Amino acid sequence: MQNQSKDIGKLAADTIRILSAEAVEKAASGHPGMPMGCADYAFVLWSKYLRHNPADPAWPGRDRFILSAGHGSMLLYSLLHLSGYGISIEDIKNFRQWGSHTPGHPERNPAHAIEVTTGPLGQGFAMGVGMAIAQKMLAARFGKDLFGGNIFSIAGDGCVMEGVSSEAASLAGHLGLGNIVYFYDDNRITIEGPTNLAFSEDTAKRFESYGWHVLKIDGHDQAACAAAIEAGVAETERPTLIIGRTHIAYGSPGKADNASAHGAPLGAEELAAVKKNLGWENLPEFHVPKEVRTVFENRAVALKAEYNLWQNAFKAARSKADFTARWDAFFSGETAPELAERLLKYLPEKPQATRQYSGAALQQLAEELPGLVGGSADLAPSNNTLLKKFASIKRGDFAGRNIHFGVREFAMASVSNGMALFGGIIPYAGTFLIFSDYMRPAMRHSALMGARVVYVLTHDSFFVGEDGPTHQPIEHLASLRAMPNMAVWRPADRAETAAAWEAAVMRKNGPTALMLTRQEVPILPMDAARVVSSARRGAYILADTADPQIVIIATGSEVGLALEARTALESAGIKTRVISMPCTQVFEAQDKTYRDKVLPPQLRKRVVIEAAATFGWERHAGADGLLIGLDRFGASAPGKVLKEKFGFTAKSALERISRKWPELNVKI
Ligand SMILES: Cc1ncc(C[n+]2csc(CCOP(=O)(O)OP(=O)(O)O)c2C)c(N)n1
Ligand SMILES: [Mg+2]
Repeated sequence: MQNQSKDIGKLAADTIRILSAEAVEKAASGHPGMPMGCADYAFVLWSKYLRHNPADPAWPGRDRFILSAGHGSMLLYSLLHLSGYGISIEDIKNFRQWGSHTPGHPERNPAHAIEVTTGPLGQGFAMGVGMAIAQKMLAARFGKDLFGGNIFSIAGDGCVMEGVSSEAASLAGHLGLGNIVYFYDDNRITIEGPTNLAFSEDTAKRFESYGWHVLKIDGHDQAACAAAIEAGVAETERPTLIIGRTHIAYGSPGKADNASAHGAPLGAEELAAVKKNLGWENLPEFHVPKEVRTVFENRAVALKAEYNLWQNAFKAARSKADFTARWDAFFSGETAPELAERLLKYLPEKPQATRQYSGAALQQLAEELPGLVGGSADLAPSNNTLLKKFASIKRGDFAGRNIHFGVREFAMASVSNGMALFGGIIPYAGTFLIFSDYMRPAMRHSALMGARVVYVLTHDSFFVGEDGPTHQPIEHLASLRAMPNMAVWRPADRAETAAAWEAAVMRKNGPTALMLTRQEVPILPMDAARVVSSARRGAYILADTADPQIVIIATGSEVGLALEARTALESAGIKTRVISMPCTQVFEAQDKTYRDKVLPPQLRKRVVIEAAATFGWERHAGADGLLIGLDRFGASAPGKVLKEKFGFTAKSALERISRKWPELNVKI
């Protein structure tokens, strides 16, 4: 065969190029240019350096590879196929089809070593920083023998332009994450054309100023790729960025260096021209030369030896006293049952803000869950997120458990995603609820990937007061509740805060957003242990009478107000039920019998009180319900004044109820 005389590296890279281009052609959709441009670097990395094990994709000691430029997914699928993961040629032929293992952009799939979902540019880059932090933290706890690997990524112009990569790179440089070895696919092309349309900075200097170790190479020179990876792995004090000058659609006579190769099939004619150009014109579609298979088979043998070395180190470690228990405490991520009941003992019994209860709960959670680590985007004193007994991580010392993320919300959330998905770590990330907007893309990504990240979002309503409308969340509760797989808890008091934290850390398949008050809330007039067990169902009857005429549903800080309104209504002779609903989604997931017991279908006079946009509450209030919320931006004034102005008083609630249902004859 004519290919046999060729250099094996080139042959393998061309295999990746053609497999990728053919898959895109067959799907009539996708991105051929990027895999063709990055094939040389990717081949070198995957055939010589990346430590992984197709027979045990979950191997905790493996290196991580993140395709930050997720649109180049065919590059990853080609590599996974060649490396012996469960991606078959059939799967490659089904690229981008319903139910295939080869979706348009890589979707987290641990069985196939797809570490994270990528596609939204820049987030893969930032998640890798989180993985690097997690790896260093675990190395500090279990030794470098077990967690001495590297985090590799391929990022494109788009990733490097996105702000989140700047935030994450700055943090990575500051922390000296020498376990990062990233490749920047410097092809100088994005969708609209050459990058110089909008991008003219000196990327190398930029990353150097962040404290990165920057190398510049010809990304098609495989020897240079190998040397750069070796230099990156050898550099342990600084993260490495290998800037590889590449050509998009390398190998394509008509489309190389052209934006037209970015997001559309090459076209039958051009694909034929590529195959001719690369000496493949007589080969069938989706062909993998035997020699290329052999390269990867040999790599698998070498990797098996590395894997066994690791397993031996692991076995030796396990023989040490208490290692197994410590390991399991991190990697099972479980606690003994009745966590919330235990937490209660540590929460002050006097009225406080829920953010303060949360802070107290965290201290105890940290005792029970050694993998729980986190911090805030510079608001720890307000978010109450500091673990008081523990140190902060810093360059060269990752034994601590507090992370100072700096004023970088988006990177904080992305980094948390990376930490959660690395394994062994349960990250939490704090900021004001209003600034959830700054990290929303990564929050969505946590939900999409099913990452256990706990968002600690304090200052959860206009009751923030004087800071004004820029700091007063309105639509945030509704918008986060609208996000699939994002659990939103808004606890009303100390016991509900304990239940909310329990739910958050026990939720292994998705993120939780804890909405916490800045201002003090009363302690609910129900036995705390009963509040905990009731809150576990998302909503429950807090105060009741036989045959209620009206029901008030409230969350968080408005539960106290609902109780005040009830007292007034009862003294006016109106039989009133109050429901506390800390988590709408958990309530909605309860069986119908329970839901109907709490909120009987025939009880039509329903009021919802929440200091936020009313959007979505029709679901529980019904078309005839009364929604007391705030469907405008807030204002700068003391919280007490806003309470009056925005009608969050028992008197105002009563007025609105009597106007809405005159037949109740509420005497005000
Ligand atoms: C956050 C985000 N914005 C926009 C897009 C749409 N998009 C996909 S690829 C791309 C251009 C990426 O250019 P580059 O990273 O240089 O990739 P190349 O064209 O070189 O393969 C854009 C804008 C996206 N995926 N994510
Ligand atoms: Mg590009």
